[in-house]
Amino acid sequence: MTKNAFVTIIGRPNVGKSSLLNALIGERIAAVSAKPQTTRTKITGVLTKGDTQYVFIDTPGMHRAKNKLSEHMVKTINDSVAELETALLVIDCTKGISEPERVLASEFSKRSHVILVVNKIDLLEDKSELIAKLSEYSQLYDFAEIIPVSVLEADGLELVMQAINKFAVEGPHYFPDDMLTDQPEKVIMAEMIREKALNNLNDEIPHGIAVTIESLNERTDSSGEDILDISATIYCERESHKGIVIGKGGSMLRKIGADARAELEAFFAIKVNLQCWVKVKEGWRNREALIKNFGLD
Ligand SMILES: Nc1nc2c(ncn2[C@@H]2O[C@H](COP(=O)(O)OP(=O)(O)OP(=O)(O)O)[C@@H](O)[C@H]2O)c(=O)[nH]1
Ligand SMILES: [Mg+2]
Repeated sequence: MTKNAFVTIIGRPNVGKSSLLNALIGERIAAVSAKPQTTRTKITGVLTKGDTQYVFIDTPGMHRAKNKLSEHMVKTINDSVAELETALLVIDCTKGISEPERVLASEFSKRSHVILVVNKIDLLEDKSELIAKLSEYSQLYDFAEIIPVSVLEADGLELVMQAINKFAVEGPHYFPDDMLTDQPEKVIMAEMIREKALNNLNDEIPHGIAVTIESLNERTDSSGEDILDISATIYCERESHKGIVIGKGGSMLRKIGADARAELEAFFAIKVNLQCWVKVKEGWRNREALIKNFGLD
């Protein structure tokens, strides 16, 4: 007898949803950064453990639509709220609950099992504050469970898995047992590079960055070692941004490339030769066709 559990991860931007997804499945498939609105589309992460297959759906942080890209992100979230079975509502314990969570709670259906994950407890200096906070959160909705965690310190994750387990149902495994994600290889690669760019750049470059993989080629070098050649383009919105992404004497681009290469090599278990180019595409976030082009539809 096999079981499955479909679990949607929702919450405001920057609370740690993608970090939680990566921690639960044990691989860094989703881009994480300190900047809000890192996740742009739904990402499925799959974990098969014993008889049970867990399918996690990471969503973009909920926020108001400001341009076409945001509109797309908001729609992605609303679609998933309607079809929720089990959800992890993630909040940042230093920020607490406010209007966005209230709106969301009012949209949960009666059949949904919602587990409140109170993240970033490592940031609390006085842990006794937590008790009062947890009872305040319990007023919002009839949560299946309320679990304080620190994804950063891998604290409380086992409790989250135990809570999810209660809602696993008998049924088939919909994905191959060794599958990790529905993201095509090229999308994972592009996301890893975009994450490194976001992490290295200051806030002067807001969200106007997209990455596409132009070519992939696997070859064997003269010493018999396998090498993956990856050519990627980093798109930014303004000429002035291009200079920042490249950096003085190319230093920023080299740093982004080196960080990305290290992660690509670890993830794909092959030596990587990464070439990154920077191009300007003005206002790409507002152009429907370009958004589709970047695989965000
Ligand atoms: N201190 C601390 N930081 C954390 C923790 N979990 C995540 N973070 C950080 O919070 C930031 C946001 O994490 P993400 O996982 O990208 O957040 P998200 O909710 O997916 O954000 P969006 O995709 O923008 O909606 C990153 O800098 C993480 O390293 C935690 O337990 N403690
Ligand atoms: Mg995210």
